[in-house]
Amino acid sequence: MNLTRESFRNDILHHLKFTVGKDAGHASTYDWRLALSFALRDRIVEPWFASTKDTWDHDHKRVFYLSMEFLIGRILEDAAINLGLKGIAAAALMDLGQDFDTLVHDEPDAALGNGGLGRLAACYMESMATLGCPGYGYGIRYEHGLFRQRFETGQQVETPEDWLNQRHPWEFERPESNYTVRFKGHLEERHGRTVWVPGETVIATAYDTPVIGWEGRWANTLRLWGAKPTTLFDLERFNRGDYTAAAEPETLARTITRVLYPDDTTYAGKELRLKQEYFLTSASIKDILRRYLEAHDDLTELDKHVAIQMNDTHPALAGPELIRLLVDKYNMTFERAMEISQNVLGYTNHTLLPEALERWSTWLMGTVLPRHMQIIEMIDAAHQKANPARPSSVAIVRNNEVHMGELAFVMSHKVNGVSALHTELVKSQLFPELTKLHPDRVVNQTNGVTPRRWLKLANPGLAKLVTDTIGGGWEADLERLSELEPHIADAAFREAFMAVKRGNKVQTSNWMKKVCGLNVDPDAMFDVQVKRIHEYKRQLMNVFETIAQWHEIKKNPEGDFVPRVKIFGGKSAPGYAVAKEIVHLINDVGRVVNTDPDMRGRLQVIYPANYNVTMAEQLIPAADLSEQISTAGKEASGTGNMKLSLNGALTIGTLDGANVEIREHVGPENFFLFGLTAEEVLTRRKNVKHAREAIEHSQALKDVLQLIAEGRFSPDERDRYHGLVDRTWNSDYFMVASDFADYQRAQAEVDEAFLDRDRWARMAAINTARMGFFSSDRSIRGYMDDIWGAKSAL
Ligand code: GPW
Repeated sequence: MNLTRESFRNDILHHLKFTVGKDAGHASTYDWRLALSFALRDRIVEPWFASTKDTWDHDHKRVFYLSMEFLIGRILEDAAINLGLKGIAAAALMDLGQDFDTLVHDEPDAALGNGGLGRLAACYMESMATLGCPGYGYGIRYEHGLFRQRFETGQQVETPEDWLNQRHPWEFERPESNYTVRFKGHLEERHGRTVWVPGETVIATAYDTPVIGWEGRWANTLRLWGAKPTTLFDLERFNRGDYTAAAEPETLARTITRVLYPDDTTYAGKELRLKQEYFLTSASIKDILRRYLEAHDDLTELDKHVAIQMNDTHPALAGPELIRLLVDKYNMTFERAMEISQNVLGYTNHTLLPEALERWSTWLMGTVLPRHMQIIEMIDAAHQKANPARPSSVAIVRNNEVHMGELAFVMSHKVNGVSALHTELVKSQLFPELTKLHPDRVVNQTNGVTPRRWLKLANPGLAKLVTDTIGGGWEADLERLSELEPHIADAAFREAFMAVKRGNKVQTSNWMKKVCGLNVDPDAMFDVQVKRIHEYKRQLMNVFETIAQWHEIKKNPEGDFVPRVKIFGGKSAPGYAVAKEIVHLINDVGRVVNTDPDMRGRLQVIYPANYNVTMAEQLIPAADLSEQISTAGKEASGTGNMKLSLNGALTIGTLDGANVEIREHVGPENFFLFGLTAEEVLTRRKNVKHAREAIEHSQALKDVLQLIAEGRFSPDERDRYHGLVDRTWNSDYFMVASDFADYQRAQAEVDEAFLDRDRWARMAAINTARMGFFSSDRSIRGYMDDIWGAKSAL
């Protein structure tokens, strides 16, 4: 490569002039950012070609990761770090009178995902590249990613996100890679074969973004599909005077990739969503077969060379689509096509929540995808025939609905859960009958996060301390963090560790001042809950505890309290009224608490709008306490929990998802556990008065509910939260009341630990030192070995 500060400066200037079309005297921050991005991109292209060639030459097994979401965030700094060029880039820019950080912050945050599921896909892409696993991500190039969130009088207001209004320098348009995707129409029998005559068509066209791994040794491709109309204009229909119909092909193309559905762990059942799912799946499967046939004569050995992973059931039409192509296009028998498809496909389940499990009415499926509906019936019948003991209650098609979970399960050779606990619940609660029939199918792959973005990039101070203490190399071998452990006995190391944390908190205080206008004391405890707003994640319980704390200080203004900053971040789905009410309440409580002179900095509520990957990078390194307080049995894994603990935050949490494994790794003495277990939740729910009884037992909670009901946080509309309070007393499905007292008990222990600065330092450092297991590199190795049968090319 042989790159110097001087030559890189010339690269930037070259792109500024010839790619961006500006000269240095007239270039804006945006222009400089583009020029820098193109200069960096150039450095990715060579390893990218080399990786492609290597895969081709050695006929490596390829992995295709199909996902409706890739929550990538900003790319520039991540690329610079993985290429090892951050220092050179910053120096070269300095010579040009530009500031690296300013350009980094100019980049829009690519939000092609809702939350954990989409961010996991992004971490996995980065880890596949780091490990040299020949992989391709397939997704949708949404014109508008997840909406932007604003608060108006404390309520969430959504505005469209428009990342593509600017030039996107990381992608390469591939107009030559395109496929026609068909919808609707009818079936005809011709010469004993079924022929699908479509009613609507759209062209899927490829946009490739290279994904560079750590140290630039391997690069993979993220291929996002855009839509183009098959005919610009239907002249025949236009001439008939049917002007609306004449524009139909264009309308379909414009709507299909227009916007990401903003529902996290809830399925909406909309026709357009089904079309999006098929659009992604069909284009990707066709592309996979095209690639394969470039190097092989026929499809009989597809399963030896190809693994396809379905990120939840959203791309679960991959099964029927693959069978359809093998049978209808490549003349394979249905039985053989089914067998090959099962060998190729894997399915990751990310939730047990019934409202998230996709089901499509047979009517809608039959209308939008008539041939697939037929094939799904054939799959169902074949599975029933091969498994006569299968009860009808787990048929793929039942009660006039296609159950995508069962479809994905039946069509895959492996189904995986995303944490140890979740995997057991997938077996015992979600698919007990299918697991009985296929006892080896369900396996665990506990989620992970990429240490390059979530430690090296987000927390340069801690990354430097780690390198200074144990040397480099931990970035691609995170288990090496355990070498920190002996140093924790050393007071100077603990001081250094806490100095890094304090530096991050000072920097984040300044940031909060800027975005929220509040002065925050960096020595207060930063208590962080950042994630989508959802009842099961129980932000409500955190707000109740905040109110209880406020009430305590009000009752005893001269008392001793450990100063806390309650930091919230997260979006509610636009149509999720109960979650929006929680957003409103957090802001209402924040207004009262933050303006109360009695608090004197001992309690503050900060809720910056529009939480996204970039904000996560800001907040996580500054956190002291990580709130992972979901109702046990509801959070499949969590990944924010891993990022926070890795960055030296202590967790207060339930025995849910990956919390269980985090606690095992960091040690129970370094984790604040509380709450009912998943089993206890099920038992307790049988008592219809569970909430009422718990509230009667907790004076604090009773007071909290009374204060809310009185309108103390909504003086302009005193009955605003009557419904919320009423539901807490009388239904409380997510057990906020039943867990509240124990949550308070654990919070008191947190306070006590925080008062002992040195004890806290030990606990925090131990968290970092023992989180090596939670690297997404470990997860991807697990997928490669247990599911994909893929080998590293490095
Ligand atoms: F419902 N998850 C998510 F399972 O972020 F599809 N969005 C989703 O739509 C779903 C799951 C789905 C999350 C889980 O809630 C979280 O516990 C998990 O850590 C994450 O997926 C990655 O596995």
